[in-house]
Amino acid sequence: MAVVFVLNGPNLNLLGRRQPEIYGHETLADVEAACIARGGALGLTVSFHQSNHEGEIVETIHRARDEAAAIVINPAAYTHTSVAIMDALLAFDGPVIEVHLSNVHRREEFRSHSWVSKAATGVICGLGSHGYLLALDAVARLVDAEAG
Ligand code: CA2
Repeated sequence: MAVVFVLNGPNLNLLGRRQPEIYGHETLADVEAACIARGGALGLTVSFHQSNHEGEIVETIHRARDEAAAIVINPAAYTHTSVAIMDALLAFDGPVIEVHLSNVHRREEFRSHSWVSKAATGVICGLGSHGYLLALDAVARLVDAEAG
């Protein structure tokens, strides 16, 4: 089964515990369980990660070069600041799907710019945790297409 790394950036460990009006009531553990279930149904093995540290996210992306066929990433605040994460993703050969729980384009102006989008195959935002599952659907199609 193809392996997909699902990466989550800073503060997403607090999901479901603060600001539910923006980010929903589900915890990150709920999102992980849903991703593993959807991945299983699609023939994908989901490896789920969260880190509050930029360098650790970069190193996990480097590991994905050897271990994963695709990356789904919600870089959280690093979306808007991290050239390092963009560069690491540009060095990854497979599909990269960027996910945001909220519609970043309806919020503060600074959230409309994403460095990560410059390295993404596709971007999903504003659909809450369902966006992660849609990203896995897209990965399944893209990985199938690559396999020929
Ligand atoms: O909408 C998204 O998924 C974001 O990536 C979430 C980031 C934000 O900086 C991006 O602009 C959009 C923030 C993640 C923080 O998550 C929290 C969850 C619950 C409570 C506090 C923070």
